[in-house]
Order: sequence, then C-alpha cells, then structure tokens
Amino acid sequence: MSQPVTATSSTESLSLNELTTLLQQIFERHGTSQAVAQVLADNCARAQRDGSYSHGVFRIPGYLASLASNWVDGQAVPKVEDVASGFIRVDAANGFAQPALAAARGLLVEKARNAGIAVLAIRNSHHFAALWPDVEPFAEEGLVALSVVNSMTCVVPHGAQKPLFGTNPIAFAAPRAQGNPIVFDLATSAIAHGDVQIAARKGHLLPAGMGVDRQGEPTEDPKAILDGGALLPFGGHKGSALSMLVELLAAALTGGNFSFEFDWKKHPGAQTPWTGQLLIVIDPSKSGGNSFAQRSAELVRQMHAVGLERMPGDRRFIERAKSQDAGIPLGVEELTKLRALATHR
Ligand code: NDP
Ligand code: PYC
Repeated sequence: MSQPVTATSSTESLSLNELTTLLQQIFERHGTSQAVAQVLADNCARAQRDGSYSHGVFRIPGYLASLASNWVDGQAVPKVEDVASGFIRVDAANGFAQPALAAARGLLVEKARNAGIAVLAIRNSHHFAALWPDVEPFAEEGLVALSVVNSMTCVVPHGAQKPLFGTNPIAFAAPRAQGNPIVFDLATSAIAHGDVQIAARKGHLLPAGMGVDRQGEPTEDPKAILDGGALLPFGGHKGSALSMLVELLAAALTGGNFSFEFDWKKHPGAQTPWTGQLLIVIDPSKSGGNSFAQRSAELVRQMHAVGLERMPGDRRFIERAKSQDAGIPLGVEELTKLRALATHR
C-alpha cells in the first residue's frame, strides 16, 4: 500500500542526490556517525524515490526519536566475523542493520561467488526500513538474494488470541535478462505497521481483515489497531507460518531478539525494533543450466502471456523512472520540517 505524493504547487521536487544529502545532514545532526548517516540516508531517499512511502521520509521522526532516547547507537561500528566458507556473522553492536550489511557485503558476495551460496546473519540490530533495498543490488550484479527481518510484537499468530510476531517482511530479488530484476518485498502481516500509522493520520479506514481492536474484535479503524489492538497475518495460517519462519531465521538463527523479546518502555520515544536479519545470497551461475536470467525472463514472459499486467516491483520501477525525469516530489510543509531538522536538534 502506498500514498502517492503528486507534484503540485504545494510540493517541491528534489533530485535523489539532493534528498540523500539532506537526510544525511539530518542523521548526522541527530547523533549518527557520518558512515551510518550515509547508509541510512541512501536507503531512506531511495525508498521515497520509489514510492515506498511507509518507509521513506515518513520514518525520519521515528529514527530521530529512537536516537534521542539512546535506544539505538547511531555511532555503532559493526563487528564482522568470517565463521565458515558460506557463513558470516555480524554483531551490529546495537546499531542499525543496514551499516552492518554494508560492512559485510563485499565478503558476502565473494563467498557467494566462491561457494555458490552464502549466509549473512546480523544480530543486535535495528531495521526500520523497507527490505527491498537490501536485496535488489545483489540481483543487479547477477545474484539471487533473499532476506528476512523481524520487527516488534504487533501480529496475532493465526489461531492465537494475543500478538506475538512482528510484521516480519520477506524480500526476494533475482536477475532477469533484458529487464529490471524480479523483486518482491512483503510484510507477513496483512498490512505493514507503517501503513496503519499513515491511515490513522489521514483518517482513512483500512480494508476488512487487517487487524483487531484491544478486545480482539475485527476492526477497520487504524487507530483502534494502534491503541491496544493488533494486526493479523496475511493469508491466515499460511502467512502466520511465514511470519514464524521469519522469527526463526532472523532471530533464532542470528542470535538476535525475537520480536517479543525486547521492551522499549524504558526508552520513551524509541520505535526501532531491536532484532536480527538474515540474508541468503546464491550465485545462479553455479547451477550449470541455461542462464538463470534468461529463464527468469521466460517466466515473466509467460506470466504476461496469461494476462498478468503488473509484476511485483513494477510500481516502484515506474515511480523511480518518473522521479529520474521530474525529481522526487515532497510536500512543502514536510520539506520545511526536514530542512529544520538538518540544522537543529
Ligand atoms: P505491499 O503489500 O504494498 O507490497 C508487497 C509486494 O507486493 C511488493 O513487492 C509490491 O510491489 C507487490 N505488489 C503489490 N501490489 C501488487 C499487485 N497488485 N500485483 C503484483 N504485485 C503487487 O507491501 P507491504 O505493505 O507488505 O510492505 C511495505 C513495506 O514495509 C515493505 O518494503 C517492507 O519491507 C516494509 N516493512 C518493513 C519492516 C521492518 O521491520 N523493517 C516490517 C514490515 C514491513 P511494488 O513494490 O511494486 O508495489
Ligand atoms: O511497517 O511494519 C512496519 C515496520 C516495522 C518496523 C519497520 N517497519
């Protein structure tokens, strides 16, 4: 789900570089190292550019509140451990997950190309962003990538009465010949928590089946979900099983927290989940068959041949192309606030 920002007289359009620079200034001004600011700003600006509005500039106040509450360490230096031919562990040192991935990325690609497959297990990390930016670049260099990250307790497992799981997204990217890579990135909850917050702010109702109120009764009111209610997994028992998979791979396997294992109550304002993240990267050239990228192009061709009009990722690629021509539109009021954050704490 997304909330398009259409260019109008009350918007101003920035290039990707301009927005990244502004966001970098904000992060640094609010206590991150330059290295962390660069990684987070790049991630957040690309999300905004692609129309991933629940994880673009909308997230800045949450990042800054978490930093201000000393819940997350914006100066953390990740510790990368090369533990096996196909396995890297990273202790993010209570910092953000993306700088941990950046620190291990070169070694991860080298291992995937040598062994055919490699795992990156990040723990002690905070992931507050869209997941597709973590996997898409691997596909752009011919690799297949899968990532999972767990978040914070707000999803009721199918058949249970109380929330336990996080919104726990799964992102996948694969190269495709003569086209954009195949990329999907989806919360295992019926809707991302960020989109519930956006709907609440705008006074919109949600479609049926997304969540329950504090009494456990189905509700379409996003405020009732946020005020003591909870979300449901997508697809009933099937999404619930995938959410459990994410808890196992992103937390149990990495040494990170399950979504229910941390409590930010002692850090007022904290919003970033303190959990773990797993990435699996595969070099498809090792399969020895026809070029994987040609095969994925064939799959997409056949999907279109049976009537499919929109692939996952298409909406983002269209938004990206638009912003390359016209810039990234931001509301003037929002931009004024962002500019103020870049100069004042
Ligand atoms: P959506 O339901 O909007 O989209 C999920 C995927 O389905 C996307 O790849 C999307 O492609 C694709 N898609 C959407 N509609 C269609 C359609 N009609 N036909 C074909 N494909 C379609 O995303 P979610 O609400 O599940 O998640 C939003 C974001 O929230 C994600 O980026 C996720 O990583 C993030 N998130 C992050 C968390 C964290 O802990 N860091 C926790 C939970 C969510 P497209 O992108 O082109 O629209
Ligand atoms: O939108 O569900 C979400 C989310 C959780 C953590 C970051 N985003």
